[in-house]
Amino acid sequence: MPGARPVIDAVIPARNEEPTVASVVEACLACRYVRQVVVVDDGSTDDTATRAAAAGAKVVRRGPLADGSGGPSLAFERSQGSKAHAMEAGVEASDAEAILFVDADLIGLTAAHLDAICQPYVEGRAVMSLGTFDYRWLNPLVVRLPPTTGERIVPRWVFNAVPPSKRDGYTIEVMINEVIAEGRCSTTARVMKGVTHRTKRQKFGWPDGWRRTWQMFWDMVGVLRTVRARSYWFYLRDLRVEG
Ligand SMILES: Nc1nc2c(ncn2[C@@H]2O[C@H](COP(=O)(O)OP(=O)(O)OP(=O)(O)O)[C@@H](O)[C@H]2O)c(=O)[nH]1
Ligand SMILES: [Mg+2]
Repeated sequence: MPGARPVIDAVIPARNEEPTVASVVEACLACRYVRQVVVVDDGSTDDTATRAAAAGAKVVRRGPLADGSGGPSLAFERSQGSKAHAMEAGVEASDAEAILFVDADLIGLTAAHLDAICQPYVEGRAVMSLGTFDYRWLNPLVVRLPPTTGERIVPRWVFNAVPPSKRDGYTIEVMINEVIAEGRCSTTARVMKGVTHRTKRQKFGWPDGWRRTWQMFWDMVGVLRTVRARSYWFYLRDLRVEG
């Protein structure tokens, strides 16, 4: 139907995000464009699933840890799946035309931030629209780097175009960028003023938090080497920074 709004569901990958998941779900539910909120929890040993459900999310649990077995070690967690696999399960649990991905560990997120991310997509000005953290004077640079932010809306075909073999861990965002760039699709980016998150150092302390941060960084460096340089050129060419 011409002029009809696209159906958008929010998908939130969450592992052990008990302190923040409820407020993130509430912000998503209050976003004027979001129909339903899907939280994918695989491996949480805390109250993430209960809090997400109480806040109004549909909760999908995956992996053996759903029965409470196992432990919080990095090796064990990596064997259970990853952020990418959680996002995949969330997309599968939804039949929406577009998916708004949101991390579960955000602090200061409001519906207005999410409205602003969704708007360019809804109005047909962008195929991918994303929000980045506020790095103040560094923002003009940060919003033009290859985006790794977890807050973004894409049509479901974009996620589905990432080959299953490339849906792994924290590198999934790089793979989504690749689909957007190689499809010559436009992107809008804007800074989410006042939004931060609990970092791995805050979640896991020292040295585990740093180890996890470095692991993520190296995974990312490894995958960036496989991405064509021209993708970044196409991405930048079709990028509009808003706000
Ligand atoms: N379900 C699920 N969620 C995950 C998994 N790994 C990460 N997540 C979630 O994905 C989101 C982003 O993960 P983070 O570890 O915060 O990654 P990040 O924000 O890029 O990294 P930092 O800057 O180090 O905090 C959070 O909501 C996590 O709970 C996983 O294996 N399964
Ligand atoms: Mg985070």
